[in-house]
Amino acid sequence: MTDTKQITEALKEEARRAGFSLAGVTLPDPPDHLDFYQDWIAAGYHADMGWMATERALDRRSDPKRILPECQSILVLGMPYPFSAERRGGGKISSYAWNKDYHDVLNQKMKELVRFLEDQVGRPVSNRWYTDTGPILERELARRAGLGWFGKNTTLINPHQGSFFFLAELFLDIALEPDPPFQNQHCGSCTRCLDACPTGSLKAPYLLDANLCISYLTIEKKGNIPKELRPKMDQWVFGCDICQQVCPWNQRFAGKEEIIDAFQPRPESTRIDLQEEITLSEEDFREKFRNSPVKRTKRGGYLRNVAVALGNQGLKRSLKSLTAALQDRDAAVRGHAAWALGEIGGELAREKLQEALGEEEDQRVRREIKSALHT
Ligand code: B12
Ligand code: SF4
Ligand code: SF4
Repeated sequence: MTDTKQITEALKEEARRAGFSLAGVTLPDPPDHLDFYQDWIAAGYHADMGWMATERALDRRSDPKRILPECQSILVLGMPYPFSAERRGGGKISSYAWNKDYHDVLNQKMKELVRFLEDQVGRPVSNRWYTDTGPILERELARRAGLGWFGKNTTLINPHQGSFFFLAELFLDIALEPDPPFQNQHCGSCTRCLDACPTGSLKAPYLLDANLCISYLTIEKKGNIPKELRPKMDQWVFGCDICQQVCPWNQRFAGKEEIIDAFQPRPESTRIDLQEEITLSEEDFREKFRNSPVKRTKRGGYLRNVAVALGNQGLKRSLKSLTAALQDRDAAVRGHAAWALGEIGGELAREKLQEALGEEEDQRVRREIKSALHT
């Protein structure tokens, strides 16, 4: 096959067969909003994600051809995952992480798409693919490929599917037919996402401060979570979906596309018993989240989040498991368990905190215990 239009259609059709509900093509031109990205970094909104601010990272984002000089087109894809509508109590994992790790699943699918393309054109195709894995502006490319607009919550929203989809991009040394960029902006006067964000992370429309975002705090942040933010995290133990859940475009359209098996909800991820989670051993954690994005936090980060959620739940019946967590080998887990006991309060909690203070050697954990005793 040599006709550009035919190849483009065949490739998009193959992508749809693989489970991508969105597919569009853009050219490898420099991004329109690089200045926005640079200002965002300069303001420190990337928090501790230092990899976003290196010279190499900035340089590569400035021009897709820095990644693949022979690139002629970029195929941008969207793969739907479940719409998490429920906001009930209990530990909550963001719905993108309810099953398999999308990096693994989508990488495999893109590899297969390249093979398909090579068969169609009868020659090796020079390529790079990304899904959250590289120094590129994925939402920018998606808007240019016609997939949707930047919502005020900063997610890319499609007018027929909402925003509960992953993005993935294939850089190719082959000419494909480009799609018209998405021109309109359909947020209008709505501000539901800004009003609903519990931490004020959406400082203004289109502007997210990662330092405050629950998604960042539960997934990317190492060590201690700032104390003033903990009560606002409710029971989110991995990621946060609130600014997408409240979006009318999701309430109307998300969840209607077919979702591949790899992203179907697993009961272990949708019904989280916090009492049980805080007792997970290293082996239990590894087994439970073997192929899941949750493994990114490692056991220590996850149990730290669970401790915060238990503190926010504030139930006396958590005293036993939190007291046991004061002996955890991970300092962040011990420190956040102390905070949670302080939130629950009462004589027994104070007694256990006093005992722990007698034995604790880590200075940061000691400070957490002392502060919990004063709440
Ligand atoms: C760092 C990062 C985060 C950070 C920072 C998020 C952020 N909003 O910047 C944290 C850890 C907080 C995070 C959280 C989440 N993330 Co994230 N994240 C990324 C990552 C790696 C880089 C994003 C980035 O560069 N941010 C910096 C800002 C400045 O860039 P930007 O958001 O792309 O914004 C561009 C445009 O919005 C435009 N722009 C900005 N303002 C304006 C204003 C106007 C008027 C216009 C026209 C344009 C415009 O300029 C920017 C530069 O092009 C991308 C993958 C990638 N490489 O792109 C995934 C990615 C954005 N994340 C994704 C997901 C799924 C999430 C979560 C939903 C996960 C969860 N449930 O917890 C949350 C959503 C939180 C939110 N409201 O954004 C998806 C988004 C899919 C989609 N439909 O939009 C991506 C694309 C990963 C993927 N391949 O699927 N994430
Ligand atoms: S993911 Fe949660 S904390 Fe982050 S901006 Fe959205 S609502 Fe706010
Ligand atoms: S909630 Fe409203 S303002 Fe926020 S992204 Fe959705 S439509 Fe836009």
